[in-house]
Amino acid sequence: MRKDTRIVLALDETDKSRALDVVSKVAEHIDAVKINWPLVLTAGPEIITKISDISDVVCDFKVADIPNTVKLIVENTVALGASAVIVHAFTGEDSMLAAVEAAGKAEIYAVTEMSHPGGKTFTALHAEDMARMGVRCGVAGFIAPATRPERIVDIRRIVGDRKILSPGVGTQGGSASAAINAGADYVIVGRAIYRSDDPEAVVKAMESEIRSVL
Ligand code: BMP
Repeated sequence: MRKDTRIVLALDETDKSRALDVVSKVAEHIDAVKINWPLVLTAGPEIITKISDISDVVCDFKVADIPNTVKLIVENTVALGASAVIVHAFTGEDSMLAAVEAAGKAEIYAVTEMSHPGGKTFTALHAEDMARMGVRCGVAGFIAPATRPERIVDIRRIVGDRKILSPGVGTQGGSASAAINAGADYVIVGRAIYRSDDPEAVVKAMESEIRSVL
């Protein structure tokens, strides 16, 4: 995944043609498109392949299963064109190792603390341990909350130069520049972009906000 604008578009738009329209409008200003279940369930898995012709695709399937099932999901997601797959870490080391092995040259990102208020209930309590385990397993990077930039700082201390992607910017209340300042490599932004009347303007403004702190 290139590291230019530091913006990953979370494309949870469930109307396929609107989703493709947003991608075409912002493609030059983002480093990757993150695709989650809402779009795959409405547009079909081929949407991964279609968007991978325009941009790197991170499949946010938050895979959480036994090693064999993790392997099957990751292999098939990568075969469709994903450059990266997001997995949950709480499933343990064997499942995470299965993900890393199945990904081959593609990247695995592991969730640490989640960005929503409920993320504090369980994920926050084990975020550091999950980050340590991810480093041991050789994941490419981690998901850490832009809604709590101080937690990005904590996770950064553990993961060294592995990548950190931070969701929670905009609609969830986090700020792109605060997340990047705290040590995120990329921000993940969904509704603030794809629900806007002018997605390109939103992305351009965010791009300059981020550049102002680099
Ligand atoms: P939005 O900017 O619309 O809030 O979208 C954020 C995206 O990041 C969603 O796709 C969500 O599933 C994802 N995400 C998150 O918000 N918090 C997390 O802790 C992990 C995520 O993957």
